[in-house]
Amino acid sequence: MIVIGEKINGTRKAVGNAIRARDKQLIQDLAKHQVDAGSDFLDVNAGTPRDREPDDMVWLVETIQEVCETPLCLDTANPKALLAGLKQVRFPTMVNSVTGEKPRIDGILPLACEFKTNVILLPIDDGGIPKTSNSRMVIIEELVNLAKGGGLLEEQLYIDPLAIAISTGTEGALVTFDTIRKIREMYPKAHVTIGLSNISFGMPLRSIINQSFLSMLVLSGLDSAIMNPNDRLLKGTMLASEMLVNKDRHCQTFSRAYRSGALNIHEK
Ligand code: THG
Repeated sequence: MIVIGEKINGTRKAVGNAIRARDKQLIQDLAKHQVDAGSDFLDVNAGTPRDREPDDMVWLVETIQEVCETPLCLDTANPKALLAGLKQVRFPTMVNSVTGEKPRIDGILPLACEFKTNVILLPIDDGGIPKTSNSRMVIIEELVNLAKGGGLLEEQLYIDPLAIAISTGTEGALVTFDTIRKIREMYPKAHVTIGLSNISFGMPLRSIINQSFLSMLVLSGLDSAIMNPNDRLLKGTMLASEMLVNKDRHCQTFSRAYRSGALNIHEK
């Protein structure tokens, strides 16, 4: 599983405050903590007003790169903030994200192609998020064709089927599983990622919901997630799920993680 640590997100209260106060320590601690827990990428979402976002993105990228060499996943809809961030990154990057909306196709996708980054593709268009997997696939096909036309390889594409809070409609997760199966069939070399914790917004016992969702997503073909890497139960579920779908030869990764103490839920 390609883990994208979710925590450096300005819409989370403590992080938003740290960005405004230029509190390096809090951001660097979050970065290190997520890297120690095995993150392959760190999501960087300033979540600030449009005019401040480029400066905030640059400050976040510089602050994080002072303490770790982990690739970053620049999470913004603002081309100015994205370009400012891309100019600072020293390691391979992911752009999060391109949707079927014209400003993102015109403003975000060309930057991903120019900097030859990995890129997340989201099935959203001017009508919002389509309700069915077939209508999500129509947008995904358009975006994959545009990205390939811009010179990106299928391996650089991270397709996100979209996870919507289960509290807003209990039919939503089934559409997500269905979309993943269709992505896997059409684009075997692409990655499939998701904003995992979205599913449990507004619900109690979020970790249990995130865990159940993750195991079903892995069975459907998910191979990456924007998630909380510091939740040990979630990490155990992730490794167990991959083992159960024959993605962990000789149960080696699960056993090693257990022996290293990384799954020990009684320690912090
Ligand atoms: N797709 C893509 N990018 C995305 C999203 C997506 N970026 C933003 C968001 N959705 C994913 N990031 C988060 C970050 C934090 C939380 C949810 C989504 C969140 N965190 C809880 C908290 O901060 O308290 C903890 C969650 C937990 O219980 O572990 O809610 O969909 N491409």
